[in-house]
Amino acid sequence: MQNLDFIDYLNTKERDIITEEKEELINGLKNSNQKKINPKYFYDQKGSILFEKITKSDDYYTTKKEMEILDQKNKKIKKELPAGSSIIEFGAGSNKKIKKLLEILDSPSEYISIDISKDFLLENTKKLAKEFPNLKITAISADFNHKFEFQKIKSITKPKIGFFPGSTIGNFSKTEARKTLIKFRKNLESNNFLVIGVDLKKDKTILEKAYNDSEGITAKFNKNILKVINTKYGLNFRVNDFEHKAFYNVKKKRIEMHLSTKKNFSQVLNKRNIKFSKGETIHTENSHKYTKNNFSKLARNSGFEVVKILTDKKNFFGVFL
Ligand code: AVJ
Repeated sequence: MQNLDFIDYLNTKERDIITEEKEELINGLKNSNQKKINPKYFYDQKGSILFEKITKSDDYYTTKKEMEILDQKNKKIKKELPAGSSIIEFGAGSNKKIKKLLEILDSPSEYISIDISKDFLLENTKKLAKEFPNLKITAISADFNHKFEFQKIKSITKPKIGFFPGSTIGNFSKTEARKTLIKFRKNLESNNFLVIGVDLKKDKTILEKAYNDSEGITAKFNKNILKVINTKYGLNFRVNDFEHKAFYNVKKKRIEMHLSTKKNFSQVLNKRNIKFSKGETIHTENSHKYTKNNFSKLARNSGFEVVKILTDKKNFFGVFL
């Protein structure tokens, strides 16, 4: 496809990053206070497909609300954003949202898609390249937790619009979220735009239902992380030894996902026996929820000016420009 380029940073990952990642994982699982696994391990091919299914489930409202905003507020979005822009999406996932944005914008000049799930990324950018034959597309497989600066982005002279939908910003703690926004700002540089999706604070029951969907897809998505680390690091966690847990931590204003052990067992990690006692959990994800005010404050403290906040009718979700 002549309008699609592919840059692979994952394969050229330096040896020390791979070792560092393994150590990070092992330390997280050895952590006596709270065992944990980085949520980036959710997104192997299977995990990305399971997440797509979650977005279609009745209980998980975020994607539907974000699409509603992109649909119904398209004129307001178009009015604020420059014509002929380069769009850079961090953590792309499926094409649903970017297609909407590309249709809203005035003659976007190119699309750069960055994602850690290489196969999923290539599959989606190939589809997009067919649907938008005149749009220059670059797929970059990278883990933007590790790789900050992308020459490809820095070299762009046209107006740049960063795109970070889906409230993935919610996965980060407040400090990490600020660091991530500052990374985006470094890549986007002054007087350019960021379009970011943020899940807003709301009633606890609605939130907990969204992460304990009645079809049990989120439970499968959560448990799949064990299969990913088993494959990646040669471990042998047994998925059936765990059950899915997701609850809203009022104090920390976040949904927490955990895997709770159903029995006592031990797992060998780096030649060391790690004990798991019945009922103990592995913390797999946080999804922080924001008010419009406290996310605007975070954005301002990260070097951004809030141009516009667009929400759905129920104020469940916000798209911040
Ligand atoms: C993709 C990180 C935004 O936190 O809501 C969905 C992932 N986890 N159901 C979220 C997720 C459980 C999702 N993000």
